[in-house]
Amino acid sequence: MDAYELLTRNVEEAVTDEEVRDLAAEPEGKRAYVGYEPSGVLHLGHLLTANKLIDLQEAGMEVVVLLADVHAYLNEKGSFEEIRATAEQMKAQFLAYGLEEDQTEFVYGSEFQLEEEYTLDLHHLERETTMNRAQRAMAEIQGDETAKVSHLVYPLMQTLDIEYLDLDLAVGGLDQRKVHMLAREKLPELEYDVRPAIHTPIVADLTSGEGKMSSSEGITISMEDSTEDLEEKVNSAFCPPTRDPEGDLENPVLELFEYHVFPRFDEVVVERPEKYGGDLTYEAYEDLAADLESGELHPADAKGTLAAALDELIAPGRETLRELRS
Ligand code: NAL
Repeated sequence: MDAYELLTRNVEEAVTDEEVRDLAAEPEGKRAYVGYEPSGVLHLGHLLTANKLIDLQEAGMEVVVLLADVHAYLNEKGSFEEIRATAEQMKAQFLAYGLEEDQTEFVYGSEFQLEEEYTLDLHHLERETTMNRAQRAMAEIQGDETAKVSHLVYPLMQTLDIEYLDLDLAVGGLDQRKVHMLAREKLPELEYDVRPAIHTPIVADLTSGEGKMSSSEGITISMEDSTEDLEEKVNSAFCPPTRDPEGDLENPVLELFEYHVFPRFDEVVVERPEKYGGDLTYEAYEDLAADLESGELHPADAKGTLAAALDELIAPGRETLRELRS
């Protein structure tokens, strides 16, 4: 797979495609980052961007994982001490999941975001940005509570971090796109360079095929799930035999194969007794999706295979969590 393909596979959008092509022409040593508000347990939302980081490392890039402790504090995720403790656990789970240790730099936001120069730059950005603009950038991240001043500062700090971490590429879920657009607009006003961004899709809720899967709503899958939990959750997942022709509803089982399983395994084997046609082996997501649609692959068999693959991906992080807690 060439570097451009590694940078853009399973990506919902590249901003801009031309800038990402330029980066892919010489990826060695270039720096990409993802920021995460620390939380104790990684879930599939975190792992979707982590899969992209693994792709970027395969293309030769360095990865910066920002443990965004100050951002989590601004977004009211707990006391500063609680947030710091969960960040350490998060780092251990990312390494267990498969980020390359020698190509990954973990940085706490508080290591640089409380410095004088950063603070003055932040105030500069506050002067350059209307409240309306900052609020719109934050809308998808913040949830439903009333906006506080902290929620306006948040996207401005995220903008500055792209400069301060000396990055060549910003990576995030599609929910980060408005912040990245703000960054592209505002960084030049402070005479800093514009950086390209790539956005991963938001995976549908497991049970309905609507909305997003996250830790807060619907059923999600996380590093805390046992093998039995995974089987149960995957078995109860919405899995229409054909993809919704109107396109409003996603098939979360297929999405999990596409975004979580195929990127991490060279081939996927669906084990079936001989009397049901014997094993099926897939090297590409599209072939599995086509077989599900044609009826060659039964949803129950697809689900069994999916649960086993997710179990294999999650097992090292589950073990890490167990050790951290014992
Ligand atoms: C992502 C987050 C917070 C700060 C960042 C700074 C630089 C780059 C990415 C960052 C977390 C993200 C979220 N906003 O919603 O999880």
